[in-house]
Amino acid sequence: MLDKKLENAFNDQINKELYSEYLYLAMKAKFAEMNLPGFVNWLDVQVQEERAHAMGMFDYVFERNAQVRLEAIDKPEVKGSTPLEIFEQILEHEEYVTSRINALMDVAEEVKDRAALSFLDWYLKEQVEEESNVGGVLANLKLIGDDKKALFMLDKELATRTFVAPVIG
Ligand code: OFO
Repeated sequence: MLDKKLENAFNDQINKELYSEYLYLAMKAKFAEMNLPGFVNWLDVQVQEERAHAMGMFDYVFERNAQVRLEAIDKPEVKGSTPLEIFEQILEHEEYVTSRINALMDVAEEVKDRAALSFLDWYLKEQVEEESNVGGVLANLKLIGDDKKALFMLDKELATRTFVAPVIG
């Protein structure tokens, strides 16, 4: 059983993870419009990861004999129109998600649910990795500036990213 407050917080985070999936899907479409297949691939992996994050929590709530309640997912808004601007938004979004995972852990701590805290440790580590990956691409984009050839090379590199189903918890 999960404490009600913690159950609500988990449900809220499931919605946030599904929103992340949706946002990255919208960004994937933007990169497709820009004819950058490597960036499209990178976002595609990101989309799959977000679904896995959501499902990890979805399954965990059931495992704890609690209820999953799915709410509406907000319309995704891609703010920028260049790769640099989009990656700035991705980093900002990941930092926000990190703050939400921390808030979820605060609730688990408040209701003294050590099992949930240990489960959520995986998400905390994942956020460190997410921010570092995104920060790396962003740093490259800043170096590249207006150099089209360098952007082409980065696109080739991002085409090599593959999705590996995570073992959560
Ligand atoms: Fe689920 O980590 Fe990104 O948002």
